[in-house]
Amino acid sequence: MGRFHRHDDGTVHSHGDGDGHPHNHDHRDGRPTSPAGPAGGHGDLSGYATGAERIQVLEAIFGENDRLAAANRADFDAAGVHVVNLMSSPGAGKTTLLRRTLEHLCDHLRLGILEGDIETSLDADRLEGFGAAIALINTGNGFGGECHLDAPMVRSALPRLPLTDLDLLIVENVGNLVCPAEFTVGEHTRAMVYAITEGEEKPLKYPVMFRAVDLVLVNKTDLLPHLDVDLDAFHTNLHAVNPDVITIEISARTGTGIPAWCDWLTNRLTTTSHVGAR
Ligand SMILES: Nc1nc2c(ncn2[C@@H]2O[C@H](COP(=O)(O)OP(=O)(O)OP(=O)(O)O)[C@@H](O)[C@H]2O)c(=O)[nH]1
Ligand SMILES: [Mg+2]
Repeated sequence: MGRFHRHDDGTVHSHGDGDGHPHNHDHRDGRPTSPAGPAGGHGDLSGYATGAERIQVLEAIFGENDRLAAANRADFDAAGVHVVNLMSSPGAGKTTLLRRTLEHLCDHLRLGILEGDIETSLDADRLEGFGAAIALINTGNGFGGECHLDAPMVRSALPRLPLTDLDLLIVENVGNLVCPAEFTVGEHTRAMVYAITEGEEKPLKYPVMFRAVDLVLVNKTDLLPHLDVDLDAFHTNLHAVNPDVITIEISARTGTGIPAWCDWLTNRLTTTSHVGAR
């Protein structure tokens, strides 16, 4: 199956490069415009005979997901809760960072976490006990084991969160460096954790997520003395694909940079909560 992008006029075009994933990028600025449908956007459409039929199906899927992302956003705004979509490769440190975040912010803010994983409640369990409301989505449980969260999945979990009692809801997306960035869930803000162990060239090789976010948290800086990664080259590569992005260097392990991240979050919340971040 071909590769799909959505253009400025809303049409979906197949690039036909055969990776089996219907990706959708807004070509104006590279930010994702539309997530996938109820069963996710990576379903097998090989049974559809022609490219035109596949494109019709994908347009229907994207349209449905746009509708549900807008419904999610309307619910978030009505409840007065600011929503951050936190993404990264597997193991970059999202859950470790969230534990630190809860330690710092739970005394000041009413926090919720929507934890996304393909399988297990391991990460959700790690976030218990700080006073935050936690809801878990396993994409392997009724969502085809998808490699990302999408708007319908998030919508299905909203009844399990006390939205009107929250100031801030952080969605820990499924660990994956590409797919989550292609599916908006109705969030106000997008952030990603990048671990320096991943190498300085990743923004160039996998630009979709780096381009889609407002903030990159550069994590695992405690390991710098042991690595030959070129951090200056990483920043150059990152700004080549996203000139406006903000970066904060952190170590979720030692706590370095966590106050700066929490200040950024708190500021984001007060400046964008009811008007939307983008
Ligand atoms: N040295 C070091 N290790 C870290 C840091 N942050 C996280 N880790 C380790 O990296 C591993 C993965 O961390 P997680 O927080 O589970 O990463 P994640 O992004 O939530 O992983 P997934 O949810 O599976 O995608 C764990 O062994 C953490 O202890 C850091 O700042 N420094
Ligand atoms: Mg995690």
